[in-house]
Amino acid sequence: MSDDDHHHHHQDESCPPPKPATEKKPPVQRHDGCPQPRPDWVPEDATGGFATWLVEGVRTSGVAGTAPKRPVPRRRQLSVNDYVEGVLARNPMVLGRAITLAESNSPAHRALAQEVLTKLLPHTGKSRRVGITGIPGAGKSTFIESLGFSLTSNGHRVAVLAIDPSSTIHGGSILADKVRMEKLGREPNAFIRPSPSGGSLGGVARKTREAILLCEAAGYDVVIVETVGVGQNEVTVRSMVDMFLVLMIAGAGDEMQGIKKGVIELADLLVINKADGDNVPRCIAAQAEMKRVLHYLQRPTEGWEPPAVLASALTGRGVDDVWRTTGEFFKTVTLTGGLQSRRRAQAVEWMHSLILESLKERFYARDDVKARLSAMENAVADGRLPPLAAALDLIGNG
Ligand SMILES: Nc1nc2c(ncn2[C@@H]2O[C@H](COP(=O)(O)OP(=O)(O)O)[C@@H](O)[C@H]2O)c(=O)[nH]1
Ligand SMILES: [Mg+2]
Repeated sequence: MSDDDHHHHHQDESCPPPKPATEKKPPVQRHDGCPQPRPDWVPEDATGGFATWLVEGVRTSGVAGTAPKRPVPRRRQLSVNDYVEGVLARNPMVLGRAITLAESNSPAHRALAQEVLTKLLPHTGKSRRVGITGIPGAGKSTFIESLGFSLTSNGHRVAVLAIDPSSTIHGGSILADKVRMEKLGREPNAFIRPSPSGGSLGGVARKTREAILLCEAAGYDVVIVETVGVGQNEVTVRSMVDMFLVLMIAGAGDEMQGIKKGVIELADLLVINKADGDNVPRCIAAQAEMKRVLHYLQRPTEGWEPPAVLASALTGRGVDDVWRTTGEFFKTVTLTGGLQSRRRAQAVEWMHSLILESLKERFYARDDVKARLSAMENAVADGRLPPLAAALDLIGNG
């Protein structure tokens, strides 16, 4: 079967029109006609088309090597080919499971995920990778939802991934995306993935990078990475996207805070959000201020002068302007070659950070290190041993 055949069954027109959200979702029909429990990835209020369409697609295209008449067990182990074919067939359920696989910390899952990614790599790179940051409450989720709707209604396929360091540090999320982007999540051409939980920011970053690639292989042509603006994570997201948007709000000296933390320097586009109602004059003043500031800052992308625009995620004002500016950005960096060179550099930088992470992991996992580490810590803390001598001694020749 050709690739075209795979895709054909998953084209938009084969998807039944969505039913009103209030309607009770019918149980998913198994291939043999028996009702099947709702899969766990289906939102509580998903429309009928959401799930039945998927099951249908797998059956008719014979994807993932399933026998046509046999019902698929709910959590059947997928092979490398199951993942690869399912993702390329744009099956969101398989995409979700591929991301879960890539997020796993188990070595066996990691190996499988790398095999899947290697096979999918030729199908990646065709999206616009856009990072969005802003302080909590700036309106990121509302804005992404508004932008997402505008994009899907214009024929784009949008994936939204979140990096939320609070979910790894405190075990709770301050993004609250599950609530905010529910409506966009019901769009057949939108895919929303909350931040992976657990692990370091570096671990979360690796998982998000791999999720970007998987989403691209699944045919999403816009991948938005949302992160909350609380420090180091903006730099991390900047290093995995093509274009970086900073969402700001007027007043409370927030714009100055952003400047001090060096976040504005990372921005290819500044969006002053909540430009609605009686907040508009303050936003216009903030815009003028930001334009002045931007003038003195180094530009993160060669050949591109970052604009400052007004928007309201609530009324939709400026949302299409933001997308138009995004289009101009990509046109520019494609012409200058900046897009390609940035991505090449990012991939190499990523490899190096993976090397560091892996070496560190192996070092602390060594038996001799485990046995001597706390004694060495004490010696260093007591001032009996210089830190460098202790470090070199522990590292040894291993
Ligand atoms: N007036 C106004 N309120 C907004 C706008 N965008 C978001 N909000 C509100 O600001 C609050 C925070 O929005 P949210 O999207 O959760 O911000 P996030 O923390 O950056 O993701 C919510 O109460 C939104 O309804 C806007 O453009 N105008
Ligand atoms: Mg949010």
